[in-house]
Amino acid sequence: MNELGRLEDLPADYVADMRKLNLVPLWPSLRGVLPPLKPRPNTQATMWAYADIKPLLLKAGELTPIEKAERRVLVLANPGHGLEKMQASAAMYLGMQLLLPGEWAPSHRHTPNAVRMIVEGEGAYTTVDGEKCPMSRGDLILTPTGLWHEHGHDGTEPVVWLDVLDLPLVYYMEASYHINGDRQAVKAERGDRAYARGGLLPTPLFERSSKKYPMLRYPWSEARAALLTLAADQPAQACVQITYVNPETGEDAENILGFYALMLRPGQTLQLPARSPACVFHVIEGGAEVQIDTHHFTLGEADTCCAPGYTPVTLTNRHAEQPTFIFMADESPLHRKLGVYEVRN
Ligand code: GTQ
Repeated sequence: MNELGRLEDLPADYVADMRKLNLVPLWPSLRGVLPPLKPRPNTQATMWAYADIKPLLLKAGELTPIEKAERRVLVLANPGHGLEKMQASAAMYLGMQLLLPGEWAPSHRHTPNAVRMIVEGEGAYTTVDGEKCPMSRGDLILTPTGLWHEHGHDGTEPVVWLDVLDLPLVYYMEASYHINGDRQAVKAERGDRAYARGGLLPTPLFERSSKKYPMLRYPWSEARAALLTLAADQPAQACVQITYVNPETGEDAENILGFYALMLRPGQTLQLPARSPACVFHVIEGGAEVQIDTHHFTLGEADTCCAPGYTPVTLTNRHAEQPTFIFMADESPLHRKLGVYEVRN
């Protein structure tokens, strides 16, 4: 690979003349924007321990009333991007949100897509597009682009959930904005009931639903049972994994980020190939050792880490006798749609 000319090699007045005309030479920056063989990600392998986050989040509950926050969130920011950018990866944003009993986070809608993975506490709910979705540990609730959503809490203990948004990408596209709305009227129908059983779809008068997002809540009880059944049915299968999909189309549940649940068998070590999208791991139940290149993290329940793209990841169940359940989010729908998805073995 030959060395290309540097900016310092050019006469300063020549560079200044160009800059006045909003022109820059490509060759000093060519290797930076098109590095050899693989990207040079800003995303760093990073871990956030729930034991570190929780006391600071509860403190935010004391310091900042919900009216002053709208969404009381501590952002899990990747230092490789600069903390102020509030990015976990190029396209993913992660936040831990706290709602206290009796609080209400008012209705709004926005262009970025979001999901909530419930971490702790009972009694809260998110109303999405008029569907009141109860929040229990491990449940996944979608708030896709453009749909009204608000959070409420009828329980007695603090509730915490993990927000995953494609905000960094949508913001980068200069397409991010929100609209505030009124409290939603709650409908009786709920997609998580209508689509509660795999392979059986509602067809009133032979018609399939034309709703873009027919299912907004994926209860953990169902996902967990599906993983245990899959593990028992396919004892030789190393990777026991499910994808959260739109039940009408079989496509990814949202357009930009992908969501998955993974079961590590007791004592299992699972090697994931290097793939182009960055990936987030969050332990729902159990614990795992996570090796990302030269970085090693020990994850317990409610701990979260992220891996840059193009990087192999090894997951080891810390428990010899019990399965470990991990929620994953990644950028693969985005990479596939844009034609840049790659797996490197
Ligand atoms: O709960 O609607 O973490 O709008 C960031 C932006 C949560 C939310 C976040 C949001 C929300």
